[in-house]
Amino acid sequence: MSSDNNQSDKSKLGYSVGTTLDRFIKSKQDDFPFASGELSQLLRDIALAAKIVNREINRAGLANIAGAFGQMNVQGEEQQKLDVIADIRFTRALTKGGEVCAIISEEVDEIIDTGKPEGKYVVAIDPLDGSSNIDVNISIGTIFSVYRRVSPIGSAITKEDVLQSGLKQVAAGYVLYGSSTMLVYTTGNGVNGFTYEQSLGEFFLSHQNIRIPETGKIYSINEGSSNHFEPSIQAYIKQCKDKEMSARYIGSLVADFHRNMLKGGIYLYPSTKKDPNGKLRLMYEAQALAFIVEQAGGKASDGQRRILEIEPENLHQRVPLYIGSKSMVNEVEGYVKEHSVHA
Ligand code: AHM
Ligand code: MG
Repeated sequence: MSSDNNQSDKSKLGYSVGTTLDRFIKSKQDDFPFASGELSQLLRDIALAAKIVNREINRAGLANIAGAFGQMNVQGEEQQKLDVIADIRFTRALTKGGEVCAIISEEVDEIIDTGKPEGKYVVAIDPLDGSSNIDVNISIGTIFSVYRRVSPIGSAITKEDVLQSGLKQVAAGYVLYGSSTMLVYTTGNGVNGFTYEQSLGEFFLSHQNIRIPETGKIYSINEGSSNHFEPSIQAYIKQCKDKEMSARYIGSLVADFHRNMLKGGIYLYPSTKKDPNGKLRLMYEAQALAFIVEQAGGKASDGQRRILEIEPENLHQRVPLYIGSKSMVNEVEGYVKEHSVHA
């Protein structure tokens, strides 16, 4: 066989497996000349916890860790065993790293002081979102936001360190445990997605510089509650039907959001008569996804305000959320405005 043939055969055999998350994070760190590497380490800590949680989720049916834990969280919602496991894993990874001085978690009432006052960063996290889907083998996710603390390094944690508007995020991301497991994140320079290669135990860059389509054909909302929605949202849904758009609702925010990011669409969780601020939490659900969607060219609103500009008042506050393709979110805002004028 000629050496030319050998060459082409070799290149077919040794196909590139691509860029690992670690290498990508490192290459981005070099873009910031004064970066000390702590944010990079923090992102790596999150990725490690995500791998462990991914393993637990995959074996949940076998390891007796599916089902209810037997306690309520601060929201009065029943905790699943995997909610608790994910909370432990992420809290431990973020605490051990030493870059994080405080954590707020959907599963814990108060601010978690990591006992690392030298840590520069604060993390807000929903360790396992989509609890109702855990037991039925449907996609679930993790959502996180990273802030720089405002009090001096080394001092005690204050409420101001954690109650920061979404504009102050230095990084945000989500992990989707789905038909494949993905980690998607931004540090304010676009959005990149990484797919987990189980056999190698690594995340690889698979979705570079994600851009959400300007508009789309998908609307995602729990229509079972529509009798309780404001007339503006009922009118918006009616026009989605008139336009014969597709309804797609998994009931896991990360999964619904991710699909809409790639295909174009809108996710809505409006206020209802029962829950005037909707269901979703500002600090560890809405703000992170708002940062990501804006970085991808989309929009996030509570109907009137940009999510990122809302000043949080408490750790677990809720907010109505309209998020996705920019022109679709603009349209919803138009309906809200029109109805408030005529109210
Ligand atoms: P959780 O944090 O308790 O899992 O609740 C958040 C979830 C979202 O993932 C999902 O979009 C929404 O709640 C579904 O709520 P509903 O069942 O009211 O449609
Ligand atoms: Mg949640």
